[in-house]
Parts: sequence; C-alpha cells; structure tokens
Amino acid sequence: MSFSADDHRYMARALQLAERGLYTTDPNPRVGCVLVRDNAIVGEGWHERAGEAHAEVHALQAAGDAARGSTAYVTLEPCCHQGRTPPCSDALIQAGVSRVVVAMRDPHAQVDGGGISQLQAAGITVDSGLMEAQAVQLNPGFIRRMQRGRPWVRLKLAMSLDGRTAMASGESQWITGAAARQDVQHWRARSSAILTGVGSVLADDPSMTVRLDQTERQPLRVIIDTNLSTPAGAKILHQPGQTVIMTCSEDQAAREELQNAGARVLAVPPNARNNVDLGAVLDQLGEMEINELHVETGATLAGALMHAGLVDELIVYMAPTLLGDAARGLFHLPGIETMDDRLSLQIKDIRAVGEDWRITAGLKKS
Ligand code: AOF
Ligand code: ZN
Repeated sequence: MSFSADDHRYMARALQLAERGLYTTDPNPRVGCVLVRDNAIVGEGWHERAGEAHAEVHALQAAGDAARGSTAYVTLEPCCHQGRTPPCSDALIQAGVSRVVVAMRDPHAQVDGGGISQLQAAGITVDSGLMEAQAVQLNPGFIRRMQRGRPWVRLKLAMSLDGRTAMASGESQWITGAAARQDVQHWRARSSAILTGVGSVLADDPSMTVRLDQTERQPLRVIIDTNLSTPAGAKILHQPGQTVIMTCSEDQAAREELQNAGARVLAVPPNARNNVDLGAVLDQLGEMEINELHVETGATLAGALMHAGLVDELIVYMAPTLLGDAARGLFHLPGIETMDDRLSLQIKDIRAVGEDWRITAGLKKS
C-alpha cells in the first residue's frame, strides 16, 4: 500500500490529537481521529477518558452529515467490541464513511484485526500501517500489556557526569536542576503507576506524586517491600491517590498497621533469594491494568530490574557535576566481572533539559 502526502498529513494530525490524551486516557490507549471529505477536515476527535466516547465517535459527532462519504484517519484500529462504550466499527459504518486509514492494529484480544474485517465486510476500503511507528510510540504500555500482560517499564535515573547517583552517605538531593525535575513530572503524569523500593522510602521519604498544574489523575504508587519495613508514617502513604505495597512478609501486625495507614498490601511470591519476585510484580501490575510503569528507585532495585531484563526504557538525567569515586553508582549489578558480562544499551535520544542532559536508552536488540 502506498499512501499519498495528504494521507500522511491527515494521519499526522490524528497523531497530534491522540497526544492530547497523554495524561488522561489511562488505562485506555491514546487515540486520535480525523474525518476528511473533498480534501477538507470535516471532523476531529480524540479519546479523553476511559468510559467516555472514543476518538471516532467525537470526530463523527463533530462532522455530522459531512461524515458520509468521508475518509477516517485513525491512529488505532477502530474497536469492534462492546467495552465501556459501543463499537466504533458500527458507528463508522452507520455514518457512511467510505474509507478508513489505520495507523496500527489494536492488540486488544477482542479487536485484533476484527475492527478492520468488519469495516471491510461493510464495503469500506481499509488501508493500514500508515505512520505505524509513531502510533506505536503513543501507547507503549497499552501495547505491551495487551501483548504480554505486563506493563512497559521506564526507569528514571539521575546521575553526575561521572556516573554517580548519591553520596556514600546516601545523600542525593538534588543532583539535577529544577528543569530536569520538572521534566520528570511529565513522565510520572503519563504513567499508570510509579514504583519504588522500600530502601528509597526509608532513605528519602519521597511522596511520588504528580505535581503539575493540570493534574487530574495520580498514578498508583507501588512500593516493593519484601519484609514490610515501610513506616506507617511514610509520606508516600499519605498522598492523594492509592499506594500498594508488594511484599513476601506474612507479618499480620505490620500488614494491619500499613493498611490502617491507607495502604493496600499485596502478597507476592518470593524469588530464589527470598526477595519479592519482580516478574510476578509485573504480572500483577498487568492484571491491575497498569500500562506504563514509571520506576524511581535506588541502585539495588534498579540493578535487580536491569539484571532480570525487565526494563524497557531508561531515562537518565546527567548533571554537569562530579561526585567523585566514593559516591554510589547507578546500578548494583553483582556478577558483572568481564566485558563479556556487560549489559549493552542503545541510546535512542539525547537532549538538553535546562543545564542537564536527558539520555533515553533501551536494551540493545541482539
Ligand atoms: C477505538 N477508539 O478512541 C479508543 C479505543 O471500554 P471502552 O469502550 O473504552 O474500550 C476500550 C478499548 O477500546 C481499549 O482497550 C482499546 O482496545 C480500544 N480503544 N478504540 O476504536 C478509541 N480509545
Ligand atoms: Zn472504539
């Protein structure tokens, strides 16, 4: 299938609209739609919140009668199932749309090509795959959860130019500047959940909340706490939104105290070293409809996640400062002794944020 310059232009617009739902659609995907007739946009829409209308429905409403005979550009295959809202495939057919251009297939088990077939069965021309890479980037978490039942894991780190993340004493506030810390707020805000370890809770007493002006949703906060050592007075437990503690401990008294402090305590199986099994944590979070999981934690949990190959994306802020070799490194990774043991990454993006630099990296595809 070859697409015209106009096709690209309208799909680019649909992608732009989808992005407006970046902070609000959770646990649904971000989706945008543009309706075009006689080379003019007659309706636009995007999905805003789960439970509310899908992108196509908003665009059809905006277009009214002009939708008949139009081409719909949608960033995700139209749904064909009854979820919280009725199927978009039916709505497009009813409205008399004549062509649908889809950026990517919806990996949802109840859709997965079914939306496209229904449209085709109704005589609508469907062309798919236009700007697919950009559409995939909009929803890494939703796609990962639909395909593997686990969230997309994004690990945020802050370091000095010499790769240190805290002083030997544990002191780490603040390595990066105000602009970088504000940038982090946006990564938190787009996530379904923010995960940290009990070590960070004890050392820094963080609140792990989103503090942006337009915040309307606090991501779920998750603490990995093998032995239930989180203090009931920890700030993270006393913020708007919910905190879940994942533990292997069967200490009933500690559990009740934390529950009384407002936390939800979930039992997770231990791994071979009697720590919380991190793969099991991701499975549980997948079941809880967590799409993007934002991790901010210390070297131990960060190292364990890396070692287990569970990190999909690293966001590393590098500050123009030297902390010296007595300071702590980013990852506790025992067992790496030779160059053959090293973990190889691929840098995908690097840009300035205030006086710091932000490096985005993923695991190297072998
Ligand atoms: C679309 N357009 O704008 C979105 C879609 O519970 P519901 O009714 O909101 O359905 C949610 C599912 O619909 C979601 O898991 C995904 O498969 C699809 N999202 N589909 O045609 C949209 N947001
Ligand atoms: Zn839909």
